[in-house]
Amino acid sequence: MITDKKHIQQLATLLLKKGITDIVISPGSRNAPMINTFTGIPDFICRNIVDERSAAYFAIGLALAKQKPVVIVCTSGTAALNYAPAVAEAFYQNIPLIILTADRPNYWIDQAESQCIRQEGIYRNFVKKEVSLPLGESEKDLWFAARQINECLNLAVSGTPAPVHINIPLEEPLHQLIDADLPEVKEIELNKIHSGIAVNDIVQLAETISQSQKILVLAGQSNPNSEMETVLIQFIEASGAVVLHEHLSNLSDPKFCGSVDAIMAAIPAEKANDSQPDLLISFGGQFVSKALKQFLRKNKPAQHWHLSLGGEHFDTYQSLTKVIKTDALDFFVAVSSQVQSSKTYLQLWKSKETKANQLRDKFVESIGFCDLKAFELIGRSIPENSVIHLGNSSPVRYALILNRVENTDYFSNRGTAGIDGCLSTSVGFASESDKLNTIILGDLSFFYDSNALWNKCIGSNLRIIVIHNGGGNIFGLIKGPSDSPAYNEHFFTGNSHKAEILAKAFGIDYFKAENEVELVEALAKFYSPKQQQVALLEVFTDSEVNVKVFRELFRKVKG
Ligand SMILES: Cc1ncc(C[n+]2csc(CCOP(=O)(O)OP(=O)(O)O)c2C)c(N)n1
Repeated sequence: MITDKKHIQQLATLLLKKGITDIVISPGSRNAPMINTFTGIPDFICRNIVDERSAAYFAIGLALAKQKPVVIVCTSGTAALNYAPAVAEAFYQNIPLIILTADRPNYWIDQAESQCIRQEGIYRNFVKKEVSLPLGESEKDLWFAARQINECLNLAVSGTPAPVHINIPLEEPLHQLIDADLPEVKEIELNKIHSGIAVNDIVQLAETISQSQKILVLAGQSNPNSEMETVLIQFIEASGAVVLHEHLSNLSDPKFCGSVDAIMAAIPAEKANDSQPDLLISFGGQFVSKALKQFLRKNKPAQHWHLSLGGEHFDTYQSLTKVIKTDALDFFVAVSSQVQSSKTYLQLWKSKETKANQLRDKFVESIGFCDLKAFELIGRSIPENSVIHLGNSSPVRYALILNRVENTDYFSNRGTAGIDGCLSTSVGFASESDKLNTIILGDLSFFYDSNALWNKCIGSNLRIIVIHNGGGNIFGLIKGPSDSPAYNEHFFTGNSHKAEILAKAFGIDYFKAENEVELVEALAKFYSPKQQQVALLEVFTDSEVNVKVFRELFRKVKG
């Protein structure tokens, strides 16, 4: 059975034609025509999540795991506003969410009608395209609606992917169903954008690369891509470039340089010139490291090229000179065969990395129980070939200080770095992943997003690690908040609630650790093949010890 509303029928037809079948539904009445239609057609895979904030973050995880657009559907009113945080995250992480919000006909807006808000354009700043479908069902209305739907679905995945918003005003009655096939609707196709850079341009770009002695490539946050790894290795071999990455770039070859913050700490100010690049080439999403941004803003390269299909002008380091509208992979393939350069710059960075990592390892070996130690022990226990999700804000920083877990994919909500959906995103990802998924997050982030556990999609492959350092410990690590008289109450926000009760409420196996011995024991059980159910491990640490250790680490790495 499907709804009798013709726009919704068209929408369903076009979603199927474009291969978009994953739907996350939040309950409501105005969105009944969509719910009835999507659940009435077996080709759609529908999940139900009540909390729209969590549902939209869950959809981000699902879209990342499946590498496909995901539809989110909600009713009118504040339900739609609750999607907003995840829409912003998806926008800045280039994830194609298809947002369907049911609405009242516009003549009822601001007329003291129930569950009505000004819905048109509510995500205006964070979507690539937004439309409100017409209410009528005349031939012209249907042609117009189909065109709008086609355009939204095409734009979501073209160039730089992004969310799109289709607002759908609906008249009552809302529940009239018919036993019919979906209508045939004309699909408008959008040619894939080819990144093809003109041959002349490639020759010129390769020439500039060859003339540069110090080339720094910044591989920002990206999905795992083994082809990219191979191509970048070839580029390094040809050009002598330094490829700098963080765990979230999902590159792992030892020819690349990781440990960004440690390397930054190991560059003495008086010798910064040696490490300053002539040519900076960037692609992918953001870097977490603030020290890197500060270093490059202070030691600007003569040229900075940013590679992106969407042509974004990311001048993060205040030195952007060229935007190259291309797929990064195509770019490196095209130039690699034509470049040559010296290798001394790469050797300089590599030796700094090796030295900084040795000092780091010696220090970590020597410390007592704290967040850094816990991350080291956790990293050693996480099985290879699994997925790691990192919460904001200190979890992602600690994880990046230490080595990557081998053969593992890393994800984190770093588009906007919110603490409000880290768990939901990991739940969404794990629900479609055939690997073991571990999310490591702080206690405030866990409590903020505990509704992530309030759905039926939680896979047995999920392992949740809550680093309970008693509050927002990140504010003690960074300069500024820790000196404020309001630190304890309004930055750190001491938190004595424990995750145990919530784990029990949601039927999740619970483990806890308060020292190194307990953590080692708990991790062995937590990751044992016998553990066949979703599990939560709460690790208690002392916030003051954490702050001291964190600061001491960077003093040690500086030498
Ligand atoms: C939605 C949202 N609100 C506020 C913040 C600011 N913020 C960044 S980190 C943080 C504290 C996080 O605490 P916790 O989850 O316990 O992790 P940790 O302190 O260990 O980093 C806050 C409030 C944010 N990033 N996102």
